[in-house]
Amino acid sequence: MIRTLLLLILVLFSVPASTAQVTLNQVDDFQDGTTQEWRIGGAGNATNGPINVPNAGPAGSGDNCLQYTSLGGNGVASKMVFYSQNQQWSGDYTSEGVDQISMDVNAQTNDLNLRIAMQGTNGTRICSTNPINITANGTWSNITFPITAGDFTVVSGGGDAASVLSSVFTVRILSSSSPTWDLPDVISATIQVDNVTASSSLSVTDFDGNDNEFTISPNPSKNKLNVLLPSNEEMNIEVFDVLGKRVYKGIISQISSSINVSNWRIGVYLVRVSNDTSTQVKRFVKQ
Ligand SMILES: [Ca+2]
Repeated sequence: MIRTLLLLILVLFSVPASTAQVTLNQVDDFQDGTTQEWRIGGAGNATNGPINVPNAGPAGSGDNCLQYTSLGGNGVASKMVFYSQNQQWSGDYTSEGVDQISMDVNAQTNDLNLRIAMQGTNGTRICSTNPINITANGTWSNITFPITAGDFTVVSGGGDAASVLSSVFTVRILSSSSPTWDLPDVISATIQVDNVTASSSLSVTDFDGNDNEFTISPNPSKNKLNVLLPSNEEMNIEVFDVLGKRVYKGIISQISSSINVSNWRIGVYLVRVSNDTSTQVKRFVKQ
């Protein structure tokens, strides 16, 4: 009886409630020189876990990124998977309006079938139903995982995908041929990742050629950010850094305007252009 109780207590406390909270538009840009708590299991993290690599990000010199090498064979670093647990990627995605996770990725050695897997505080585990296939060509690409309940397959546990998304404890980035939690590819492979971003499909639009959208160029840029409006209507413009701090605010009335960004920190920014009736947000990379 006592043994059963102890087991029950162990089970109850093995997945503690998450205290962290994911925030819409948060970005892991790895410019602080750390792995921002992305890791692999247990003691293996100290020797074979993800590392921060300077000057290797998509913006080149001065741009740090995260790099992970899985080793194949046996043991904790054998599989192409790394994770964030009870950190900035935990919490309630639904209430925060996060329905996408985008990131820059660079598969260095092997073609990968990337997926996001999540474990809820209820212990249920889900994984992207469809992978994003990355070709190992040593170049960066920006990918976006849809993060709504319909995008996931439940791989274990009694809850549904929605119950996980409202209370996420662990987020895994992994490669596998089918949805999984604990059977990612056992391969010797290296991947680089940067600008992992929590976004909303409702507020962030990328360059899809819509005539009613503003455009920014060049992107990335070192010195200036040119903003091109679809009409000469007066618009508010605000720019936010990865911490959500506003670094620029103004009003643009010309179809084409230019902002001096030469003194801005290297990294990712969100450019928001709005008036009374519409808001558009785009991602800008300062080199
Ligand atoms: Ca970076």
